[in-house]
Amino acid sequence: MTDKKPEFKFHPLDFTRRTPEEMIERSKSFLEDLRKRRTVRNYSDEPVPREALVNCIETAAQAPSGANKQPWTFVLVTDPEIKSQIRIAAEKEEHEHYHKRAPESWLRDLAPLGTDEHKPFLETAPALIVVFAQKYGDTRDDQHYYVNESVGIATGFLLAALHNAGFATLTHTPSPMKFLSEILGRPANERAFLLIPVGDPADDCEVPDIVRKNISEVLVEK
Ligand code: IYR
Repeated sequence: MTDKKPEFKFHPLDFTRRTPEEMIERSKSFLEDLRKRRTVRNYSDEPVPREALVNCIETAAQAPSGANKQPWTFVLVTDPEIKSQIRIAAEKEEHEHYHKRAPESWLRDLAPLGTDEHKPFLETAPALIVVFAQKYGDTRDDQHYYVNESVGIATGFLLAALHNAGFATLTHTPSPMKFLSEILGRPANERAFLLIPVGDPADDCEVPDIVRKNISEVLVEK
């Protein structure tokens, strides 16, 4: 124990206790809902309610983070001109990826998914959410901790919130993503973490027949 007093005042936890039956029921229904989340690459261009997107981003921002530094920024892009700039820059990087940078083994793993350097969804999807990770705060003296873990958790919250609200999403990682900082005018302490197109799926949207691992393959109990 140290003698140091914590600086924050502490107050009683606001926590809803659930019965075992409620826990089983709620966990089952959340599982069944999230089972239905699929990565979508083919979007309708119909607009979506901004308020719902903002609620989902606010949900993401409830994530825990190293020393509560909340080292994230979410840029919500709906301006067609900016989406177009992002598409052009992403396709340039992706062309390099598919035709020069990616090793054979990587291309072989991607082939069944049918992805390539063409990214029309960056313009078709009504919204793009670009998640930025802050390496440090407003100045280099304001250190951030466990940035990847924190932003990864917030992004997980975001994807679940978007699915729950009824949006289709894609976790897109054009690499490198430096162009996003330039187009979106982000400061030097931030680097792009993930680009998430959001919207309704196109009416003729199809997804590959992939399956998740069985629970017995991912769970170890001792
Ligand atoms: N970023 C590229 C390549 C790509 C990489 C992985 I790993 C994927 O799971 C899917 C695609 C692209 O978006 O096409």
